[in-house]
Amino acid sequence: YNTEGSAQASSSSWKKVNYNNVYKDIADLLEDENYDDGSYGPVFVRLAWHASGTFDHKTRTGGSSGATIRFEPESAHGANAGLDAARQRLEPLKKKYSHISYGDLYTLAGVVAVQELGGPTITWRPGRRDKTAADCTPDGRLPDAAQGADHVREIFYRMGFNDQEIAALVGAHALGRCHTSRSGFDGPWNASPTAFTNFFYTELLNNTWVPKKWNGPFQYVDRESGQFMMLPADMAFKKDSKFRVYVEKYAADQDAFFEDFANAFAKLLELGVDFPEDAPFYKFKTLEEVLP
Ligand code: HIF
Repeated sequence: YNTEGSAQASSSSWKKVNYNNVYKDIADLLEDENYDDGSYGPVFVRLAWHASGTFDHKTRTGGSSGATIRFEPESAHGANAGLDAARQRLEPLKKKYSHISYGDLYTLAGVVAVQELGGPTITWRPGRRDKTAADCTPDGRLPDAAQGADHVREIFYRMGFNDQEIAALVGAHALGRCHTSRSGFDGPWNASPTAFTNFFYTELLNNTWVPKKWNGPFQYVDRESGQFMMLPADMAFKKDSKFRVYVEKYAADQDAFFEDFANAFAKLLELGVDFPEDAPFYKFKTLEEVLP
């Protein structure tokens, strides 16, 4: 990708892209039997979130506009380990749709992944403009999984989220897995890591989580099978009484989770973005809805 650090030329480039076609092409990139659990979906969601979650509402810096996650030093921040796999997978689409910004491509990939893996429709707008390597955010803006509720709040309050929104977002940890080669942690959160469900909440509440016995970083595994995991930061949602109210709600009511997640995730992807006034809101249909 563009490692020269040049920003996007024209402010109206975004109008030249057919985003329905980009949606379909991203959807076609999801499946790969040789990658992880068979889908790039989870790592696309993580890319979209890490591109966006650097936002600081006080200084109005960071966020997905700029797509500085593709440049060093930001790409090399510890929290971003492994995301090059997602960026490389998407790169052919930047070639094919030369007028799309990286910020739009990465956030749209998160939307496609959530929807195609069975999650809610995420309202999305185009018009992010790429910035240069000089605009990279400092290290430390993304959460540290080894910490608890206070830290999680500090990080997400900085972006402008409240407890309900934070608790709704964390349900995305139904998707994917931890990799020892990336974060150091190990394992999936549940048995269906390529399906968007409310299982993060049901598993968190219904399993007994015990410290994993190993030489790696401190994390939890379910006592019964030892196959599934929780990060220390995940466990905070069970231990913290204010977060727990929402965890119980979303465990009992998948529709409520889908609705609240869709709103919070759309907000995340828009943090700090100055959209062109005429940028339309898209609600994409899934491939299954479009194809006969
Ligand atoms: Fe994650 N997250 N996340 N995360 N995350 C990991 C993986 C994924 C945190 C830490 C980690 C969110 C919040 C937090 C996804 C999506 C979201 C990993 C493992 C860590 C350590 C990375 C690896 O080793 O490959 C922390 C501390 C968070 C604050 C609570 C968001 C809400 C849940 C914002 C979110 O959407 C996804 C998807 C993955 C799986 C990636 C994969 O490659 O499978």
